[in-house]
Amino acid sequence: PYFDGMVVDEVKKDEVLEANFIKSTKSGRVEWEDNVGYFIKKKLRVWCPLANGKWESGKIQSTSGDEAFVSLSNGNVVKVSTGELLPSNPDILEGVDDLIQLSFLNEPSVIHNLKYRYSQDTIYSKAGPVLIAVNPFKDVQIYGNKFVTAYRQKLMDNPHVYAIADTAYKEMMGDGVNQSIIISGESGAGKTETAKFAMQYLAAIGGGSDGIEHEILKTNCILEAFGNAKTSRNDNSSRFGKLIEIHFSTLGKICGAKIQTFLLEKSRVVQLTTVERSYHIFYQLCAGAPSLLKETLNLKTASEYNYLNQSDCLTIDGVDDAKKFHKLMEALDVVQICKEDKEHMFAMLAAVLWLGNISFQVINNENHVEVQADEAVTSTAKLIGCSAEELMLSLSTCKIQAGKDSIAKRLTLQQAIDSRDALAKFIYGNLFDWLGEQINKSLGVGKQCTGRSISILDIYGFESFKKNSFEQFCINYANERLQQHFNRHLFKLEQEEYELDGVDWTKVEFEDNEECLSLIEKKPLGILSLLDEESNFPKASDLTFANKLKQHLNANSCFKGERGRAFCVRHYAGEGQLFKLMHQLENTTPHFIRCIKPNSKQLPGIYEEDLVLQQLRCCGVLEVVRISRAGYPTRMTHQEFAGRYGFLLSENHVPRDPLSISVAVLQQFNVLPEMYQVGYTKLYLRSGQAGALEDRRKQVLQGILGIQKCFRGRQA
Ligand code: AD9
Ligand code: MG
Repeated sequence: PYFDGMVVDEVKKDEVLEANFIKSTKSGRVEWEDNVGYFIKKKLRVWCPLANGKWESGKIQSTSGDEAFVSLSNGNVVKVSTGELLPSNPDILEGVDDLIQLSFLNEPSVIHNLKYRYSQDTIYSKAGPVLIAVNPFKDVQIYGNKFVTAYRQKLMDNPHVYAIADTAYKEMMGDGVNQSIIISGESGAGKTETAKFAMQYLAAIGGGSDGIEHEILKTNCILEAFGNAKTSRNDNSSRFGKLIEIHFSTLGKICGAKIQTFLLEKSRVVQLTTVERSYHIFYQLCAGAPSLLKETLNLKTASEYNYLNQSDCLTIDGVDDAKKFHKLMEALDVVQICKEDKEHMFAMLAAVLWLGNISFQVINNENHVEVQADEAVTSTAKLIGCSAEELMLSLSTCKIQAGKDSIAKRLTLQQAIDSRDALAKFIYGNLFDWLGEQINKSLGVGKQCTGRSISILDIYGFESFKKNSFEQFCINYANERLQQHFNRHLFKLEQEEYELDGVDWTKVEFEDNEECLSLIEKKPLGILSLLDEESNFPKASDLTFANKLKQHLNANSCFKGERGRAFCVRHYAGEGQLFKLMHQLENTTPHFIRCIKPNSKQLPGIYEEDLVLQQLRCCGVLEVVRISRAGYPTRMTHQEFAGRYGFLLSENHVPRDPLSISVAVLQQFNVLPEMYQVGYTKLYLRSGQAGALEDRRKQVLQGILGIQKCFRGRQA
């Protein structure tokens, strides 16, 4: 017997049939309320809500009215309203690979299934078409050449990022359609590591003789040095978004790559909160630079720079910044950044550090400042290539236009600090962009490239702090766009396909984020347009901007005006460049990976159920499973289906057109009518149905082969 593609031994057969009995309503949904009695009779397990918000499994002993007495696994008996109980899955379904296979798809069952797998170091699972990756925070020994070969040769087919990369590669080569692997999740959930494993797989199977794949892999080390930092949530947090396009030749060999970076968090260069660090590169440079370089840059230790020492966090447990600097130098050589360019790069980094040490003096009784002439000023000036006087003048004054003339006006202390910090952020931001350009030159997408590519997107998730700045706004906007992309592909397109093909489909409701997107990007009355407009008023302030938003946007349910200068945007996750990116991705076949962070401590072996549930709810994973299961995940054109299985029909029944052949095959093999739908062009099968047919086909083919062998043997 089959159960959703699984072969089940005879002893367990009853259990599976029971589970199927309960779930086999026409829509495929569970009618639990009508089945409580059945659970009692058969002593089946249920999920019982506890006072602490957790769920525990137990068996219903008896009921009285709407109340049930449930005995929990620890022996306690609790009284619960039957309406609050949820059905638990039979043991045979413990730890299934794909959440679709669960007979009962409720939150405790999903959480339990992922927890069970996690406890066995099985970090990957499927949720229909989406790969779920639960961060192990330890080496789980499932990567490297041995595993690449196993997935390439289909010796292994359980959920894995390698399997996703393999599917993307196969579809790109087979269908000639560009692919994308879109990785999302909270900070620290494992997006960047997952992206690296996907790159590693593609490099291994698409590696050629020129070794460009090694260059591609080395870019991670460079971009992480300049774009990652220790935050309170992740010791190696990416503070930028990254889209890497890997290009392939007609023969499927890597021939180049292009990296785009987005939304680098520039404020981190000048401002840090406790326990956080600035970009790794600053600490690596201070710790690892050889003495000659230190001398040229007049480099001190990290603790002597104000931009670095403001957070009291200069090192990361288990990380040797000096060693990392040497690795970085090797990587810079691999991507062919020349000696002069490296020197300029380090000079700019040191200039940023020295800028942070420049201080100002308020001139007696006047509301303006002058720059303290000290080592910080002379060092910065030398590094950026100007005189100390020029630097001091530009940091303490601003030019204002008076008719045709421009006059210099002295700055106040706050204005001077702001302009110094702005210069530091500007230098760092430009350096980061320049580095990206150099890397792209080195990875150059050459002539032999045919336009086939696989893109991998790693972008940091929704952010919400006590005080959120324009940076958080942009990050969250990017995520709303990504969520829309996800929704479109997995929900809307799926339903549209059914409808176009004449398949009876009761719409499944899903949460839509279009109202939030319209709040942000609608013209002329959206947050971005209003911000543009307000920025043109000379007297504009945070308060006038907030008031303007409250005046125009109150009717949008995703907007909430707060007191004074505050306002709130309700994002999909709870309480720009971008259009181009999304347009680029629209033309690819997407593969989604959702990374889940099992605990906030960044430690192995700890699975916090609430934290996992909150992440699953936020990103709509449960809806995806529901839709995939309520729907028909296996689909084939009638030609394909008839071609593959038509020969199994008994001869006297062979009809001619593919649609009739398909229907005849289904009837001959007693596939239940609720298990399929016949569209105008395609046949749609519920999950698990294809497995049984495939097995029957294999048996018949083996039989034919056996007869042929026997026949040839006789002839010989
Ligand atoms: V952020 O939004 O950039 O702050 P990410 O990218 O989601 O975040 P990251 O990939 O940096 O998280 O993972 C955080 C840490 O988890 C890594 O430094 C590893 O220590 C750990 N990790 C993540 N995935 C794996 C894995 N598959 N195996 C082992 C992992 N460790
Ligand atoms: Mg990251």
